[in-house]
Amino acid sequence: VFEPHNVLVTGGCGFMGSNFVRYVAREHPNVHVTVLDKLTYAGNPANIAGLPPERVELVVGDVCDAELLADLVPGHDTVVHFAAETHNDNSIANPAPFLHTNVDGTFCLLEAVRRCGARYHHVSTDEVFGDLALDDPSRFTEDYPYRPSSPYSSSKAASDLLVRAWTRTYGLRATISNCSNNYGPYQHVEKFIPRQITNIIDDVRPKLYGTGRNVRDWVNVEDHSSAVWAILTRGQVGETYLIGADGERSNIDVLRMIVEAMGRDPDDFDHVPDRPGHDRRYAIDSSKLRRELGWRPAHADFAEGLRQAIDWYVANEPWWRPSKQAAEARYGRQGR
Ligand code: NAD
Ligand code: TDX
Repeated sequence: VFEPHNVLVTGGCGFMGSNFVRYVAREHPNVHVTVLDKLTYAGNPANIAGLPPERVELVVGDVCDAELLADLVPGHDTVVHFAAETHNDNSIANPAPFLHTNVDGTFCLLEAVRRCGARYHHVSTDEVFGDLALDDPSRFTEDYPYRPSSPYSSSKAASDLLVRAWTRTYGLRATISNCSNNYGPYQHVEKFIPRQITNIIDDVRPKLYGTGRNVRDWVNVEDHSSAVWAILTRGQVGETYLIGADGERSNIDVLRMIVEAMGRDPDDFDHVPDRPGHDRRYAIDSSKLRRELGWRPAHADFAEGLRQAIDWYVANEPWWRPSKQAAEARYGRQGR
């Protein structure tokens, strides 16, 4: 069992990184967390506001800044790397920041970690495996081949491969996790579930890409945080673990659940042009994580989690309102 004391969390002001920071502050009060975040359009310091300042500190900076990393990383025994450009649609419109942050940023971080020997955990996605056919009964496992489809997922695949190479060649003490779609509070309004909830609040019809038959495997972000902690403290260095909660659902089913839970007619949404290269289906087999580390999702009831997410967006309009117009303007330029 590895006991982290001083943890550097990159991207800790984003959706999943901030959930992890709040999780650690709540569950492991003996641990100090430094958040390194560039505060891009997706990062918001409000996501970690109110945590004890003696235990959670924010450093505003870029994971591509090698000089900053050379200063900052050595004070930490652990680095958990969440920072990334994360939205597929943005990566299709403009891939450059994805290559910069996801590939070059991971490279810079690995170099800094290699020099000081900290334990490293790499947060990644199931999208590195590409997609499954809708009628294919198989699910992704740790040894599934990499076959990413989008600029986003190929940049994440590249970053995973760097971690593997640094582990083998330099003996970096690293683990990797690949997780399916997360949902929950503090998720940016550009993502599917928050976009539709906030559209309905604004009396705008939700937007479904293509037929809506594409399948995503939903995980509550709280369960992602507990899984990352389990892998970090009890996982085997050099190993990859897939995180998932058996939450496969088609987009049209999820959208109908949202629309109905918000008291609208189940067909009250628009079909919009499909995303280019749109992955059909993701499905995670998380039995390695469950078997080896005894991890279980505590929030696997998707309908209940979705209701809580809806309530959160209804109650926290001041949090999302400032980003809504710009996100919809980006969609407008892409015809979606
Ligand atoms: P997010 O977009 O909500 O947050 C990303 C954070 O990273 C923001 O706070 C942003 O300011 C910060 N950031 C961006 N570029 C940076 C840079 N150059 N230097 C420092 N900070 C920078 O992302 P998220 O949805 O919370 O995803 C977090 C991680 O989890 C990513 O690595 C993503 O690939 C992975 N992931 C996400 C999902 C999902 O469903 N959202 C699923 C699996 C894996
Ligand atoms: O308005 C929409 N309508 C719609 O039908 C949006 C925004 C999305 N969609 C569809 C596209 C996808 O099939 O919903 C599904 C989910 O879309 P996103 O929220 O954009 O997620 P996805 O592309 O699946 O990627 C997410 O999961 C894996 C995260 O954004 C990634 O960071 C993560 O790696």
